[in-house]
Amino acid sequence: RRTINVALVGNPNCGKTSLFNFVSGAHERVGNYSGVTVDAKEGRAYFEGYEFNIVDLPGTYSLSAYSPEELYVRKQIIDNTPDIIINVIDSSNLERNLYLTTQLVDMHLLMICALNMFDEFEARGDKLDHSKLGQLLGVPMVPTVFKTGKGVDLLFHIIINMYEGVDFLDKDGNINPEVAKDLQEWHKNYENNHGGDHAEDFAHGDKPNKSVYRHIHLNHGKYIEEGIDTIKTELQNNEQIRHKYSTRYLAIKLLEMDKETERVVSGLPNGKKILQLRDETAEDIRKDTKEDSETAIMNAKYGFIHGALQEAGFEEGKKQDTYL
Ligand code: GDP
Ligand code: MG
Ligand code: K
Repeated sequence: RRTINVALVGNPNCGKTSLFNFVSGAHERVGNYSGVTVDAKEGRAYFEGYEFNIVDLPGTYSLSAYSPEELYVRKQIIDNTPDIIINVIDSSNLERNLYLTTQLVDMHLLMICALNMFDEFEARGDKLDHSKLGQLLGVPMVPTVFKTGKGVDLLFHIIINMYEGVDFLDKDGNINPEVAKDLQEWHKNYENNHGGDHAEDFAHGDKPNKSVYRHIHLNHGKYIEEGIDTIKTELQNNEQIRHKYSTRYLAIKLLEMDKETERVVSGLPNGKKILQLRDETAEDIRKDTKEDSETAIMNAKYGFIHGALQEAGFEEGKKQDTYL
């Protein structure tokens, strides 16, 4: 039997532990406040003949090195190399949740997004072409309700396909027709058995959306991208770094003045040179954008998210009633 290692990553309170409990039969405390999960919990689940090793990671808003949780999640992702990340998103708070998603995209991981709390999303009458959003981020998006388990089957079915699809992209980045056919069949059945709604989103008429599965480089704008390229090129001279990390991710972290990444890099034979290049490019970015590179990167990410949501037709419906 094949085992797939899965890590749950997301903001506090987005539903990670609810998913963990639902699929693993565990009874971890589900909280209405942050900080309930202080370290990783591991559980097992079985689906379509596969075994899943699932790690419920602490909630984080970002992957900077400012809090122990953030560092811990990063370390888990990099050192324990899960086969796939489930990025759980609270769809009532897309913009903030997608910030973490953009950072995960930088890490170049096999990843799927669960648009959780979709019951509340629908109840409010919010609108979003989540398939389009998935294409723009290069990550499949599945609407879910982890409180009841809605969408979990589809989520895991797609995970298996992604896991098995190591070579499901041809050299042009197009999805392998065999896999496409299987996904299409499965979605058709899913649609018939589940009343339709979610199945359509991945099956789009007669062909699944190829670009959904293509990894993207989130474009941070000309000046930042030039800086990233410069640092990345120097980073690539280190075999062991290339092997363990996405050098693009490390370059971004360095431009964010990330202390942990500086520590890793300073131990390299060309570490001094890399950090000097970083300082120079950060200064260029500051001159060009009038912002420090860390702020410039954050703004670029939020700008991207804003644009992607707009392009995906995101509209808020009625505001949720607040009861005190
Ligand atoms: P975590 O912090 O990410 O582990 O989030 P939890 O799993 O602890 O969930 C936080 C709260 O959201 C709990 O009260 C859950 O019952 C609730 N919750 C989780 N998923 C959903 C969902 O899809 N819809 C709704 N309405 N509530 C949910
Ligand atoms: Mg939790
Ligand atoms: K679907």
